[in-house]
Amino acid sequence: MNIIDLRSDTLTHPTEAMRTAMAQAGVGDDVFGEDPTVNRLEKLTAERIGKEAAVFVPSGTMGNLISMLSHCARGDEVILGDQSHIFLNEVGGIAALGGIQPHILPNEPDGTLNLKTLENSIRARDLHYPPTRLIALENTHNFCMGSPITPEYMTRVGDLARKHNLKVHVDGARIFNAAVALETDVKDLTEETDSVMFCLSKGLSAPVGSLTCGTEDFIQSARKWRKMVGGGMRQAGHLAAAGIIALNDLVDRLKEDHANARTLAEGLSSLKGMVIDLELIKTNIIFFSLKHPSLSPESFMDGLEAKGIKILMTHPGIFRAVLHREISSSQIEQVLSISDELTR
Ligand code: TLP
Repeated sequence: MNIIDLRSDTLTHPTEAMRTAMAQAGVGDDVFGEDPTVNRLEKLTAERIGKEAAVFVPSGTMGNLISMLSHCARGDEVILGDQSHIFLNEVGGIAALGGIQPHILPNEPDGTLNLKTLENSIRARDLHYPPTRLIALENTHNFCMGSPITPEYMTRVGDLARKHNLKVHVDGARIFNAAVALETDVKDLTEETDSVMFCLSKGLSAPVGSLTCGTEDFIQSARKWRKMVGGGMRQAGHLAAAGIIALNDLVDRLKEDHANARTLAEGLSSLKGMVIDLELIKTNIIFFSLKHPSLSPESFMDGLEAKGIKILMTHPGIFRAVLHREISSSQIEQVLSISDELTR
């Protein structure tokens, strides 16, 4: 059966060009700093993101973790959203490994944090309080409908952070989706930040890898943490080679995924029992729920699965579908017609 897998953009396979580049990559021991392809990827990344330096890591989770460990000491506090991937889905690593206390604020539906609430949550100097060190944002915001966070919002957060002497980190796992959706240079989304992590292994289709970016000093510290948590890789150039192609050739096409997400969302919204907020859909992630008189969410999911369509149920009754390079517009039509049959 032809499987249509909408569970995540992490499922994308490397392109033919990536496979060839990976096979032919010049490699060396990256822990010695001697892998020419990793060095090339890190340099290219720093230029693209607009930071002094970058470090290649195996996963987005590790990229976020070593960023937070570099910014914060044990007992420091980081302000972040209650829907953020760092808070929800990274195994509590910052607390377990860094002794960093998350100060959680409610995310707005568009993934931002209310700026008044943010400013009010910064700790005063007091014997009893942990010092606030960092604000961590997410762009695009995965669990807030893949919302892209705008340069204007970033400027306001940057102003606030400077006023209170705080650092700003962005979990930009899908920051290139944000740049493409907002039709802006990715640097406009990063210039107000002290550190940025983004993933090559999601919509950009590389098989493995993420990068953390910041100042030279920050990246030196991040490299040390990477080594400590076991992320020092050896001939990683075989992986980095795919990353270079991802950055050079696969960014612009993300707009196709965004267009497919819209088509899917609009089609679903007209089906019986579907609840979906079309306003918020701007990138490749859609969330929707089913409130149907005779079809339970579980039966809907089973019905899709029986026809080879996979989606995620992230909470009881709430579905996520993620569009990516391996989902064509004709497959979207197929998903819509099968969903129509099931909900009729
Ligand atoms: N997200 C995955 C799952 O963990 C939910 C997905 O399928 O979306 N930041 C953000 C915003 C992410 O969405 C993810 C992965 C990560 C960080 C972590 O990246 P990895 O999986 O490489 O550790």
